[in-house]
Amino acid sequence: MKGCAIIYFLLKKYIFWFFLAAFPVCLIPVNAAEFELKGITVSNPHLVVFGKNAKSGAGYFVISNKNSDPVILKKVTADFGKAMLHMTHVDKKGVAKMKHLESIAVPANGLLKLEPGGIHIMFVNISIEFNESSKHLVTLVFEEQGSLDIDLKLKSAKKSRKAHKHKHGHGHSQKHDH
Ligand SMILES: [Cu+2]
Repeated sequence: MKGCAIIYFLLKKYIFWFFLAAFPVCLIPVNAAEFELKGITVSNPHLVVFGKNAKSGAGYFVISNKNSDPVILKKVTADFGKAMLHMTHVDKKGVAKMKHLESIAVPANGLLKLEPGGIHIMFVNISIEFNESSKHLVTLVFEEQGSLDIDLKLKSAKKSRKAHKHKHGHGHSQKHDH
């Protein structure tokens, strides 16, 4: 009976976790910021803006592709402003410049990271005042797979600036650090 008592104790102790484990479908959209479409997974989408009343900002996330062919992201739209695909390029003098991209390709069975200092979604003409509780809906349009709606989580610009500085080993006082 000793063994049973232990099992009962464990069950009682972890019953909450058993239930939690039994309903992962309900929890995924809340806890893990992941969005899927036909073998494509977009994870950790977040938005960086500079101040509440910012008129521009940048979006970052990771796109993974489980398909045996590359997927092409050809368009991005947002309900809070104009969205574009951009890439930051640092020239020989160390000056960061942004280039508009027509599309971006995610390699077959691979992934693509949109991150500060690299490829990002550029938002301009932003029409809303940002706050952390509101949803920031963005639609990604893939060439063959169609469109995928994702929700970008607002992150403070301070954190991102720090990360950027750290990553590139140089500090600069530009307001747009992507
Ligand atoms: Cu940009």
